[in-house]
Amino acid sequence: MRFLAWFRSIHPIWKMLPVLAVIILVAPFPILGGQPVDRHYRVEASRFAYLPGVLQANPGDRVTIELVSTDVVHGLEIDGYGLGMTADPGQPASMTFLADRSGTFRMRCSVTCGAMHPFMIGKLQVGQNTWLWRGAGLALLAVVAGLWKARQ
Ligand SMILES: [Cu+2]
Repeated sequence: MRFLAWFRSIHPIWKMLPVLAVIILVAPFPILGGQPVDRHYRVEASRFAYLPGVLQANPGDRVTIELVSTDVVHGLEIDGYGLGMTADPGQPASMTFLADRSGTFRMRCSVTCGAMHPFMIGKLQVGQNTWLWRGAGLALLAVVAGLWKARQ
């Protein structure tokens, strides 16, 4: 009962704070960039790197990756998506998929192409880094709460 009395005594705005914090943390994030689009990436593979090394897409985008090898046979596999292909020099390969999983996924060469082969990696980034924005939202909430308290 004592807790109840205490809870009634605090200003409604303080009861709202935890609710707002939870909303900031779990609210579905609007996809910046709007409608899903078709994205086409031409990735050049050479010992021992991809160019470009980082591919970006929004969730729902249809992504086509064209793999062009400039020296020896290289592969491109995307961990977490279970996709892969290999390209001979002079014979580009390509694959199309739906970017239906958000996050950062490792792309790696699947063909042993030389001494530094294990380091031939890249990144596929699907979606925004929402934790950055959620963190900013929480910080803003804390500032507003601090200002409110200072005014009392
Ligand atoms: Cu390779």
